[in-house]
Order: sequence, then structure tokens, then C-alpha cells
Amino acid sequence: MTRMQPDYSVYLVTDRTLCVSGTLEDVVARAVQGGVTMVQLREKQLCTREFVELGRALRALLAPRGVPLLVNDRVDVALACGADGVHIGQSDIRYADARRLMGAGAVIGVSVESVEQAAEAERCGADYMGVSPVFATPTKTDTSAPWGLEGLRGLRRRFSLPLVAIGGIGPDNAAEVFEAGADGIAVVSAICASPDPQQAAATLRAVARGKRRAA
Ligand code: TZP
Ligand code: MG
Repeated sequence: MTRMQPDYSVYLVTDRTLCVSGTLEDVVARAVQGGVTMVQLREKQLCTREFVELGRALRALLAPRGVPLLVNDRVDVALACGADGVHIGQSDIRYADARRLMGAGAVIGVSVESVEQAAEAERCGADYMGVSPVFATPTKTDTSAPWGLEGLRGLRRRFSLPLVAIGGIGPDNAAEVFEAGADGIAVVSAICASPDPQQAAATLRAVARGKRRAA
């Protein structure tokens, strides 16, 4: 099976608790209209049943629009809702186990907080690295030290795997993140907490179109 090659450029990571303009489904629908290229369902406080149900609802919204859906942390939820893949961190299921369970066609991203973890993500065959966090962010405070733009540049020099930067990214700094070598920006609050998720997504997509490094 050939794996899809996602467009990582504007990657929405969800947080229902930050949505101010409507339900999460509303926010995701508007963000897709604005141009997000990928969505990750990341809901730490939902019970498993609700997590799967929300995943199914988002899958029904995104699949006809050709926007991939990944699930954070949980392979079982991803399989149950028919998601395109999973995003895993360093204390989640191991990449090899996720791959075995999800199959060859799934997209699997791995968060990396050090150069050693980045090397391991590339070696084991992950589809992309989540560069986490690139900047400090109030949305997630239990992170390791931010990579900063210099750290991101260093990863770009050493690795060819797609780099998705996350943490503290918004319209004011997205361009410099792309210039430092990111293939995509993953954002939570810049879209979820915006009163106008469509406009917020469109602004980030315009930056991505202008700045993304040549493939
Ligand atoms: N992982 C590293 S930082 C982060 C996650 C999930 C949160 C990013 O949120 P925001 O609001 O885009 O800074
Ligand atoms: Mg995780």
C-alpha cells in the first residue's frame, strides 16, 4: 500500500477547551475552509468513547475534503474512527508497535525533544517529526526546553524527514519558522482560540504558501 504524502504546511491540533467561536466541529470546518492542510485530534480530557465519536465526526467532515486526520496518542482511537494516522510522543506507544497496529498505509508522526530522539525518529521510519516545542507556549507547559529557531535550523541541516514545528506559533512568527526549515506549522490556540478560525487559518496558509521551502 502506498502511503499518502500529506501536506503538513498548516496543521491544526485541536483543543475543545480553547474554542471560543463554536463547537470543535464548527472550528474544524471553518479552519478547513480557511485552508488547513491537516488536522490532529488531541483531546486529553475526553473519555475513550467520546474520543472515538468525535474522531468519527471529524473524519466524516475531513475525508470528503481530502484533509488527513491524525489522532494524538491513541492507536485504538485512530483505528476505531478510521483516522489516517497517529501522532505519538516519547512516552506513548513505540513507533514500531504503532506501525504494526496501524499498518503500512498510516501516517505516523513522532514528537522529538532532542537530537537523539530526532535521529531515532528518522531511523525508525516515522513520516514526520514534531519539533516540540519550538517556542514556549501557555497551551502546554510540561514541555522540555524550546528548540528555538536555531534548534530548528540545526534539525533541518541534519535530517531530511519532514519537520512540523509546534509551540507558540501564530501569524506573527510563522514566516520565520518556515524560513528556519519547517515543512509545516502545527497550531492549537492560533486557530482554536481565534474568534474567526477561517480567517486565522487563511492567514497562516498565505504565509505557508509564500514561505515554505522548495520541495
Ligand atoms: N506540543 C508541544 S507545544 C504544544 C503541543 C501540543 C501546544 C501548542 O499550542 P499553541 O497554542 O499552538 O502554542
Ligand atoms: Mg502523547
